Amino acid sequence: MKPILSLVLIAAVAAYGPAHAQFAKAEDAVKYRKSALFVMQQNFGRVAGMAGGKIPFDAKVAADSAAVAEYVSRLPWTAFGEGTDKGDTRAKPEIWKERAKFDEYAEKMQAEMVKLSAAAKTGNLDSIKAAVNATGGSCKTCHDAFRKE
Ligand code: ASC
Repeated sequence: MKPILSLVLIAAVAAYGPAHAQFAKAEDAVKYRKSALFVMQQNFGRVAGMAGGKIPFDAKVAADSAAVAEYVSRLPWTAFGEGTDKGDTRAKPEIWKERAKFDEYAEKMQAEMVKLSAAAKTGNLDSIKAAVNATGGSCKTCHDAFRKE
């Protein structure tokens, strides 16, 4: 193989190689995505609690929490690589059979998180409530299809 071609291949594998290649073990990928989803849920749940009147509304805390949830919403997806369907996970095998649908739901949720974070920055509780409902709906759509009870 020509050296230039090997370099191109190495770069391609580094950039687009199997998603699980960045994890030493499938077990680590499962732990990583569950950790990210947990951090996201804790932050989203705080904002949702304020929107639902269960937690006193604090605009700064809501904006900070929504911003963290938005950022963290980008993280779980690289950890759903091939071979990570086993172990301590509620992920359904359908994720790896209906990948386009799974990706679509994941992207929809991220888009809703962006809107939620924007709403939280305005400090307007009605906008936050609407965005919380839309975001929560996008969590549920994916869970109904792809998460074991
Ligand atoms: C949460 C959480 C979810 C979603 C979902 C919304 O806080 O843990 O899975 O919101 O319940 O319907």
